[in-house]
Amino acid sequence: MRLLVLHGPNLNLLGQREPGLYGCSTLAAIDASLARQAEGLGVELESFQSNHEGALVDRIQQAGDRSGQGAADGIVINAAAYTHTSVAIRDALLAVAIPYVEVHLSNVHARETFRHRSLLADRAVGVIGGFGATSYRLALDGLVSHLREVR
Ligand code: CA2
Repeated sequence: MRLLVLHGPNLNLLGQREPGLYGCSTLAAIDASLARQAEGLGVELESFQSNHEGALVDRIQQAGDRSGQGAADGIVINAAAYTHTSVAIRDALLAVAIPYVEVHLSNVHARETFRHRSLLADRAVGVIGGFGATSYRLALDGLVSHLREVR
């Protein structure tokens, strides 16, 4: 099983700014922890971060190319601000029809109203938020369980 973790804009700043909101872990530390978790689960995992909407769309399309290097059976995605705005990322996820879990570090429903709307959530396998870096861990566990059930 090959899985992809996608991180959207500004998440490369994790651990350097706003630790009260997003925690102290760097993105590299989160990715390293997910890589260890994936090894324990017996799945392959690749992580990708971009500040650019088109680059995230390109990576999702690559994940959908079954015979290609970047193919994926499932996606964990924190699209960050694009969660609330990006029809392009939604369209790409639906086009490749790869099961995905939406993840957030913060509880977006306890924040500004504009963060309450997600363009990805209604077609996700599940949505997890509010647990900091642990949200990613829960999302990966949930996605692997889901894929093992449906296979
Ligand atoms: O809670 C989350 O994971 C979010 O996806 C984070 C996004 C935000 O726009 C979403 O509404 C919720 C923002 C990511 C910004 O990341 C930063 C990290 C460190 C310092 C500043 C920003």
